[in-house]
Amino acid sequence: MKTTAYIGIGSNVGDKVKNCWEAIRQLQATPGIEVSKTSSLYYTEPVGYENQDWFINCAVEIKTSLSPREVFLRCKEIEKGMGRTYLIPWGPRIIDLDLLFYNDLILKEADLEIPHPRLHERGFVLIPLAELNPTWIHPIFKKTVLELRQELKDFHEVKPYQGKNMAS
Ligand code: PH2
Ligand code: MG
Ligand code: MG
Repeated sequence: MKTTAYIGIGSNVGDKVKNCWEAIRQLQATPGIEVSKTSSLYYTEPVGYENQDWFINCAVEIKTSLSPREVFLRCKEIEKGMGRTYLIPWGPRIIDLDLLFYNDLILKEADLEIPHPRLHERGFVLIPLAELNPTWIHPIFKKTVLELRQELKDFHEVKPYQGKNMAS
């Protein structure tokens, strides 16, 4: 379990909180993955495709012996197993697991980019990440997660999640 990696989690369909916890449970149950830290849950305004329900977002830190592609494929497998379908890009989803960082690796492949190419533009990713590890350095921008968060120009709302029936 040598490598530290970060995964962003989001859901805006069904019991969103339960979906996030279930995804974390399945990550933890994966041989070669140990979930070492879990952020708080956040209730977040949809970004990109706006005509959809608010999201629950969080992030986890993992220690892993798996390769980046193995972690990525395991994320896709958990999404599929939980019933995710891929209809509208940036649209509603039961669960979304995005590999954000894998150590200081920079990788650009057709189906997998690390660090996640949009993480620095998104409050719903940077806010939970900064809670997990504010001093983590983005290997391309050479800035900490906290600096990226402070420079953020995404003004969509990201609220601490405070219970089941929050109005959007
Ligand atoms: N995910 C997206 C698109 N928009 N908005 C919020 N608030 N949270 C998300 O997780 C999210 C989104 C594509 O993955
Ligand atoms: Mg995503
Ligand atoms: Mg995704």
